[in-house]
Amino acid sequence: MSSSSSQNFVSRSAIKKVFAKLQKEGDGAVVRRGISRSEQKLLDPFLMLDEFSVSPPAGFPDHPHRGFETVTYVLEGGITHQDFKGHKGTIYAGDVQWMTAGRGIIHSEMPEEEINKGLQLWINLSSNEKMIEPNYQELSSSDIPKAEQNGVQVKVIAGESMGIQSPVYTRTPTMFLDFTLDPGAQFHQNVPESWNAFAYVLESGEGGAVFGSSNASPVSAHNVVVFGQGNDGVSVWNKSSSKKLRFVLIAGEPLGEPVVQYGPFVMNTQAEIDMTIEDYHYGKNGFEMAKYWRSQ
Ligand code: FJE
Ligand code: FE
Repeated sequence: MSSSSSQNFVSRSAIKKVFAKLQKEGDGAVVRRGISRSEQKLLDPFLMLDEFSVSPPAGFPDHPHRGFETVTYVLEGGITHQDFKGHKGTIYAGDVQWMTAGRGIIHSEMPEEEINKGLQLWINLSSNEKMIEPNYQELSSSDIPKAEQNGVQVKVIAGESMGIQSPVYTRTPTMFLDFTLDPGAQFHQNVPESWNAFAYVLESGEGGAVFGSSNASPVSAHNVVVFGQGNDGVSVWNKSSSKKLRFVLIAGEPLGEPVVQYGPFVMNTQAEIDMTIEDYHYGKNGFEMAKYWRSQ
């Protein structure tokens, strides 16, 4: 059985399509928000997906996070990151920063070049990991495993595809794959049955991006496709005769816990959110440096 031949598999089908609308975020920045509160139940453990395109002087100046992970994947340009513990660096096209905010991070994320594009995904942490020490996993483009078969290329940011595996440790089990399909190519990606899964289309020719079954209606760029649960995984076809199809396929094991979000703080209860606001305000429980630190 060839893994590129979709006929041998039963695919999940799309149950919802969400166009990522432009909205303002940070300081003068504009993002396309593909996943927000309305998708959180369907897509547990995922909290947010933003496709950003930002030019100086706009950016995401000093702001806090608690209770989840942010995954920043740069597609063009560079993003410079500085946090309140002195952690600092720039990630460029193809690089990934997998940040576990845990009990608290305060940082700035600012664009480096004229045009800076990418994706930022927020993954929830389980209740017993929300208050862990912050941690970074940084992968340069060359650290990300890549494979190709039958006109299908994959970059394995998290999880496994085409028999190759990402070095990223996912506290909340997650798959994050960046696929490019040549015109006419097709593929089936396995996804664990109990996981929630979605695709986000980055680039597609007219009528190109087809998910679930070969006669499903095509999806255009900047759309999230939410898949129903069950079945082997997801089949995809690039029906364009001239343009490549690029999309990310993201899946994760649901946590099944209550989610209470207040901006960049995501906890299980309102009492924990109240405590977090207090911790941030008074510089406690992980936010000790909040009173002194400013990014340069
Ligand atoms: C945020 C203030 C912020 N989407 N995509 C409040 F600045 C942010 C924020 C971002 C962000 C950063 C990058 Cl590099 C890419 C983003 C929001 O930093 F999320 C909230 N709630
Ligand atoms: Fe941030």
